[in-house]
Amino acid sequence: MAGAEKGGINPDEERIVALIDMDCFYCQVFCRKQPELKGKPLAVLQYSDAIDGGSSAIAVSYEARKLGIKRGMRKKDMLAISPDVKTVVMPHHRKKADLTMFRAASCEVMAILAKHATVFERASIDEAFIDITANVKRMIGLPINKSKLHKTFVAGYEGSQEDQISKWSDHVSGCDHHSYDYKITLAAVYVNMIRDQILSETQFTCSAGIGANKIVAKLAAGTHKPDSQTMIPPDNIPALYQTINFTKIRNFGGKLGTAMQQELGIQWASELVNFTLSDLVTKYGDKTGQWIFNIARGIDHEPVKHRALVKQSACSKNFPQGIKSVDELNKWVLDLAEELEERLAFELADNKRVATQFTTHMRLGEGGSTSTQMPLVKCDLDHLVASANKCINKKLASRDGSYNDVIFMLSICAGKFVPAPDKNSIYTMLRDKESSKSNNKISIVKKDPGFADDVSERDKRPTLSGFFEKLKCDIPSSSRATSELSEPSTASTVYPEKSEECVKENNRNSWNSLSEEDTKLMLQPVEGSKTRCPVCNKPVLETKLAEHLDFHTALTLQRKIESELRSQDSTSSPKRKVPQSRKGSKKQKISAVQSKNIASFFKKI
Ligand code: DCP
Repeated sequence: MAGAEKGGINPDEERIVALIDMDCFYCQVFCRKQPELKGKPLAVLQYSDAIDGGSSAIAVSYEARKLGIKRGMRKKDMLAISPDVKTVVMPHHRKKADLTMFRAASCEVMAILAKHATVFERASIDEAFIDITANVKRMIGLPINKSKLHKTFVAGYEGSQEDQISKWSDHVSGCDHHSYDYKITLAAVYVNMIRDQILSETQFTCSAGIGANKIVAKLAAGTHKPDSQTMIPPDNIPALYQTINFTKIRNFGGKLGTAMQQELGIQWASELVNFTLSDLVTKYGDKTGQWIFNIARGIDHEPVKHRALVKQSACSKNFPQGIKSVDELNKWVLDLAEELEERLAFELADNKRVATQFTTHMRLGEGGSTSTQMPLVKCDLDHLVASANKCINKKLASRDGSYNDVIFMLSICAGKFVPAPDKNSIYTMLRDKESSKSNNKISIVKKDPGFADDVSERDKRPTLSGFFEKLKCDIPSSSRATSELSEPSTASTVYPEKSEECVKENNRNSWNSLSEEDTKLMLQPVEGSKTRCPVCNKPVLETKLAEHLDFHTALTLQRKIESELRSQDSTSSPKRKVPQSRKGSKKQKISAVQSKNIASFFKKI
């Protein structure tokens, strides 16, 4: 154990993190819709039998798992194991799995989590990290009742759940309220309360891991499923590691894990501690070596970042046989773009944000996996199609216009969301002006006999673009009419700590009852997360990005106006005689430039 950070606890930066992971999520969503499926062995199939000649399971209920049914099994193989297995098929739209129902269910859960954690990071459709350090701090002094630790396990302990909690409670009753073990127990009570609330409000069960950081919380969460939670006291990390294959640790699953398996010859997480820092740095470089060294000791500094919404919206399609023609490619580009446009319309309507970056990922026959990124000017269908085409052509089109590879997977993705700029913002106006210039210029993926070179026909079809145009966002507009251009502040809001009244001092170290009221601790606003400005690359609060972009636009405009005035000034022929009264002094000229600066521009608007 590294002295100052024994068991993953940095004394200066003590944290309590939980990972909440929904149990067999898609199965639960189906069961809520069709209650007759509840409690049955169930598998969610990707396709109906009619499509793609039989299908495999993408989610399997715990009742089915007990029978030996696993994700990835084909329907006929599952039925061979047990004819009682029920199957349901994913809903489809445009010949692709339609995740709408699951995304909506996920939002219900995430909304509950966001209410109860100081910092909340959505990690996937059914997983989120929460940093509950501040919530637990406010609970210090509260008594803990064993009954509030139902369905709670202690990593590193053996025996039944009741035995584990009994042994743990004996230990914690001797700990003072500054000890991490006492605090992690409060955290377990708190997370149990959140899980109960998720169940009562959504009917979904979930599991959780509670520990000092994201790595150990995630590992603990997987140890007791479903409908259970596991806390990992720092001193028990070595015991947990003895039971965990090291490739289960986040980031060790891919190429790095494979390389480590070969080079270090290890299997269990507990074996990582056998390598010195210099061994690891020599093999994997400074950064990765140090990171592995820390992980071996349960140390992970990565913060839970505030991210309540998805980072990006992606639509993808696999083509097991490869895309065979330009027609087929054009059709799929259009279909994926339509789906993405719908999703982005919801992002604008529900979350008042727009994507500013577009990425295309492809899996090719010879070229392997490749991705291309570009700024996204507007989130409407035409711009999405045009952006996809640009990316695809950049990677695939050879000089003679033919394609030099086969596409086996195509994914288009919009990300780098920023708050939707105010309708009247200068940024929006210029962006719209720019985008109207590019309208009607969108070419299909590749010229092909029988294909028009533009989207004029498609333009006639109703799209969601009108929705984007009409939708009014009530994001407050930034104050712009300022004659002295100063960059908007990027400082984050500081929220006051909760009052000490919330901390109950009585019954220290006792295992008396903890009321629901006690556990329903105060919610508090979360600090905003930052992003990088695409213009100056400075870190900016996401909520301030629109305002910050306005600042850049305003600066550019001001420079343009000044330069126009200067050139007017210089082109006014020096030979021409200008009446003295109209020439003006240098001071007057400067003030003329100033008077036509961005402030007066905004005033006109
Ligand atoms: N999913 C999918 N394709 C995959 C893996 C998962 O479509 N290859 C979907 C179905 C799952 C959901 O994502 O229900 C969440 O995935 P998880 O890996 O979290 O698995 P489950 O929630 O199904 O089960 P568990 O209880 O083991 O977490």
